[in-house]
Amino acid sequence: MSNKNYKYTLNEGFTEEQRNFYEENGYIVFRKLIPEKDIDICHQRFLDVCSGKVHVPTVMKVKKLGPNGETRSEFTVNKIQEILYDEKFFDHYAAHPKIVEVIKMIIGPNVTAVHSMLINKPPDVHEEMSAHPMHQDLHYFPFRPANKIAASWTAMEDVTEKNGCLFVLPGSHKGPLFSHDYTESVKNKLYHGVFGFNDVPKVMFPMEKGDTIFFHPLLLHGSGPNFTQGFRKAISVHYADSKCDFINVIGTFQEGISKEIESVAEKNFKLKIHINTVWKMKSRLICGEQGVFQQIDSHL
Ligand SMILES: O=C(O)CCC(=O)C(=O)O
Repeated sequence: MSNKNYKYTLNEGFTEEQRNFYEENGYIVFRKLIPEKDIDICHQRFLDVCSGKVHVPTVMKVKKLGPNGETRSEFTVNKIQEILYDEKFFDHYAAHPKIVEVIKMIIGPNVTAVHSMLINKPPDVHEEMSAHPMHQDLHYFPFRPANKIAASWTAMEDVTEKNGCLFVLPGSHKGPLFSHDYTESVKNKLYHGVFGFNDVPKVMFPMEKGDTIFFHPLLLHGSGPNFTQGFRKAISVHYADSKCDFINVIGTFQEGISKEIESVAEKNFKLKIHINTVWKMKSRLICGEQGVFQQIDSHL
């Protein structure tokens, strides 16, 4: 390993080439990282959430029936969140040793999973409910430092440009956090985007089942609509160094989104709580020492 000053990665578990790639581009892809059997268990768990057999705190629906008036929830649920406290999702994804190994190379040994979701793009759903505009995940997070936060995102079936694969803007993790808001084309609750990047060339990421991308929270990314008759599912968790600190978002670009998240929490969970408490309640320690996210008694 060279003596280069690394800024975005911590430990020397990566090869030099992998580490340099993440430092330069703000992401790295591992093909077939998650075995099919783990993905199949998560897939079945998603269907069990859809059918009401299993409960997770947040189930978001597209307000439209599936093709031919299809009412089965797999056709109408577009996202489930806070899946971390479900032991199947925890064991077979969020705390999966293959994921945790890479995350520790990026953010270090004290790992808290702070955000967890399974994103479903059902067939035949209008663009405004199915695409995800270009955005930076840090927009949502009132904690820092940004370099101690990283996402994993795993394709649960083959994802292509036609069914809404991810796209990214390589190197954008080196820039600032931009202002975000609702865009013209996407109307889903909390799906904010940045402005002025429509004409910038993006890198599209077709992926196969089990392929996993890890990325920095300032990396500009999004995903297209699903134009096919099949599903497009992905599972994703954000991890932070447990020793991160909360920031005061008042007066920053993040004040508006923080208020919006507080009001969603109030509506969904009948809880009037501060944004920092919302994030603590969404989190779960994965390994290493506890920190700021664990200063709380309950979770969502
Ligand atoms: O899975 C997708 O379509 C995009 C997810 C994403 O970028 C996000 O939720 O931040």
